[in-house]
Amino acid sequence: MITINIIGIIVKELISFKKKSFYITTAIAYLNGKPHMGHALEIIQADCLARFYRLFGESLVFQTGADEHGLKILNTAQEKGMDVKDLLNENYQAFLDFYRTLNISFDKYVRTTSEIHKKGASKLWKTLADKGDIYKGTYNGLYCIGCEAYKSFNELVENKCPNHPNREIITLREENYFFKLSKYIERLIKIYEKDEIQIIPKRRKSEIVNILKDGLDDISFSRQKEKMPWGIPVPNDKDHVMYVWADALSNYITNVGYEFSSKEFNLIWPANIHLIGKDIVKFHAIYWPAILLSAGLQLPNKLFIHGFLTVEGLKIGKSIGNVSDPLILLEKYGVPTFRFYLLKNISTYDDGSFSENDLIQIYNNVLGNDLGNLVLRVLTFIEKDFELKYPSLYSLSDVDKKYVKEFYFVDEIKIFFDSFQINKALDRVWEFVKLTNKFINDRKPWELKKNNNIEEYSTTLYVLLEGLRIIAIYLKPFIPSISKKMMELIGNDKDYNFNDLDFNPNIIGQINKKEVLFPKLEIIMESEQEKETEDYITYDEFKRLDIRIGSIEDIEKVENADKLYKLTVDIGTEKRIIVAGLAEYYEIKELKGKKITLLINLKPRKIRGILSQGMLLAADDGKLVSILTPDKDVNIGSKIQ
Ligand code: ME8
Repeated sequence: MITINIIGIIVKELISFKKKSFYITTAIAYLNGKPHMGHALEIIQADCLARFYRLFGESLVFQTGADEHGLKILNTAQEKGMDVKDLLNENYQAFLDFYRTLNISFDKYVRTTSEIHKKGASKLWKTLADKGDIYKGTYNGLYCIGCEAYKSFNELVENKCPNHPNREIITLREENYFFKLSKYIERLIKIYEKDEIQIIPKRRKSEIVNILKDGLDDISFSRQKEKMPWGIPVPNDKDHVMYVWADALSNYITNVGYEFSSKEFNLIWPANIHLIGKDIVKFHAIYWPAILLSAGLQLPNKLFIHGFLTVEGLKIGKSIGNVSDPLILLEKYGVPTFRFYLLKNISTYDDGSFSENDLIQIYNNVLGNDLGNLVLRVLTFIEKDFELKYPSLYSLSDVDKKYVKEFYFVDEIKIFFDSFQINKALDRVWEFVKLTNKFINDRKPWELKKNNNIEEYSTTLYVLLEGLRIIAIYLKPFIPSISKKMMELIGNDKDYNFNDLDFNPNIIGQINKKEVLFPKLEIIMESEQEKETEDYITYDEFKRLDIRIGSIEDIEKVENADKLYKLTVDIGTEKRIIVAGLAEYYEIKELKGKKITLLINLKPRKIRGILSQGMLLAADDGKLVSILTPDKDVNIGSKIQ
C-alpha cells in the first residue's frame, strides 16, 4: 500500500513537473525622473532578447521594474516640494506608458515599494544575518548620491565622481550594518575563472576580476534612519534602513516567489540573463553574487552589459531640445523605426551616439528601400495579376530552390543572441532581406510574365510570399508591429515561431491590398543644413576646448613689457603661469583673488621668456577689455561646457 502511495506521489510530481522558465531581467530604473534614451535602449534590447527566446517555444519570464528608495529619490521629491509617494507614482506611470508605447512585452514589473518586495528583501537580510555575514560597524567615508554608492578617494577624478561630475560628493560618518563582502572574494574569482557566471562582453569580465584581485572591503549595508529615512527597515532595528542597493538587487528574486512561493521561485530562479548598463557592473558582478552565495542561492548564468548612449554627442540630460526626449522622437518617427534604429545602429557592446539624422537615413534607405519596396513590389504583382489570391505553386526552378535553402539561419542568429550581439543578429536578418531583393532581380517576374511563362511567374510569386513570411518571423523580436503588418498584408493570421521556417508549399488564401510600409520622410537633412552653416563649429570641436574657472593668486609685472602681467592662477588641480595683456586695463590689486575663465589646453608658448600655460578669456570692444568672471561662486576648477 505504502509503495503504491509513494509511486502515486512520484507520478503526480512528474505530471506537475514543469521545465524551468528562461528568466531575463533589466536593471530597475530610479524613479526620480522620467524615462530617457538610455532607458529606452536597455528596455528595447531586453524586449528583443525576450521575444527572440520565446520564438523557440520555451516558457520565458521577462521582468523589469522600478527602484524607488534612496537619497536620490528623497532629495528630488524635496527639491520639487512633492510628497515622495506622489513623485514615485507620477514617474511610475510615465515609465509604464513609455514601455507600452515601445511595445515592451514584459511579464513582470517589480516596484521596490511593494509589500512583496519589502518582505522578500527582509527575508534575504535575515538569511544573511543568520549566516553571520552582517555586523555593525562605523562607516567613515564618501558617498555619491548620483550613483547611490560609497566611493573611495581613488575612484574620484578632480574630487568628483566621474559618472556625476555635477554632483557634490558627500562625507558620511555613521554607524551602519556591514555585509562581509571580503569573505566571498576568493570564491568570486574562481567563479569568474571558470565562467560560472558569464560576463559579456568579455573585456568587462577582466575589469571585474582585476577589481576582485585588488581586494575589497566589506560594504556598508544600511543607513541610519534619521539621516536617510526613505528605505526598507532593517529587520529588528528600527533605527536603520537598508542601503538602497542591498534593497534593489534583491528585486531579481523577491518578485518571482523568493518569499511567497518556493514553487514559482524554483521554476524561475536563477536568471538566465541580467541585462544592465556599464555603470552598474560592480553591483551585479560582485555584490549580487556575493549576496547570493551568502544566502545559499543559485547564481545567475549571464550578465549582458550594454554601453552608454549619448544623444547627438552629448551626455543624456545635457542635450538640449527635442532630441533628448524619446517621446518626441517616437511621435515623429514611430515605434518601429525607433526600435530598429537602436537595435541596428547601436553596437550592444560599446557606447553609441544617437543621431536623428542617422535615424532618418535608416528609415529612408534601409527600412524604406530594402524592406518597404520589397513588400510593395511583391504585392503589386499579386494585386495586378492574381486578383489578390495566393498564386499557385508549380515546380521550383533551381534558382527558387537555391533561395528557399536560405530560409533557415536561426542557428546563426542564436549564436549572436547568446553572446549579446543583437546588432549583428539584425545584420544577418537584413542579409536575407537583401537576398530576397536579389532573388526578385535574378528571377525577373516581369519578364516571365511578358514571355507568358505563367507557371514560373506564379511559382516565383508564391516563393516570394514565402520569403516575406520568413522575413516577418525573423523580424518579430526586432520590430514586432511591422512583422505583424507584413503578415496581415500577406493574409496570414498564424502566430508562427522558429519551428515554421521551412518552405511551406501548402499555403492558400487571399492577400490584402498593398500598402506603403515606410512612406518617405520629407525632412531636411543635416547635410543640407550644413551648406548654410559652414561658419559654425561642431559640438565635438567645441568639446576639445578645456575651459576652467581659476583664481588669480599672484600678479607681477613682466619686465620691459608695459602691457603684460605674469599671473599665477590656481585651477584646482594645479597652478598655472599665464602671461596676459591686462596691465593697461587692470591694476594689480583689482585682480588679486579674482575668479577668471581660462583656456587650459592651449599649447604653452614663451612670451618674453616666460612660459605661458593657457589663455585668460576676456571681452574686447576696442576701447575696453573686461575679463570674464563667473557670476556665482562656483568652485575653482569647474569646467565651462
Ligand atoms: O542604475 N545609456 O537606475 P537608472 C545607456 N536603479 N544606458 C543607460 C544610460 C545611458 N546614457 N543611463 C542609464 C539604476 N542607463 C539602478 C539600477 S538594478 C538592481 C538598479 C542604464 O535609472 C543604466 O546603466 O540610473 C541601468 O542599467 C539602467 O539604465 C537604469 O538606470
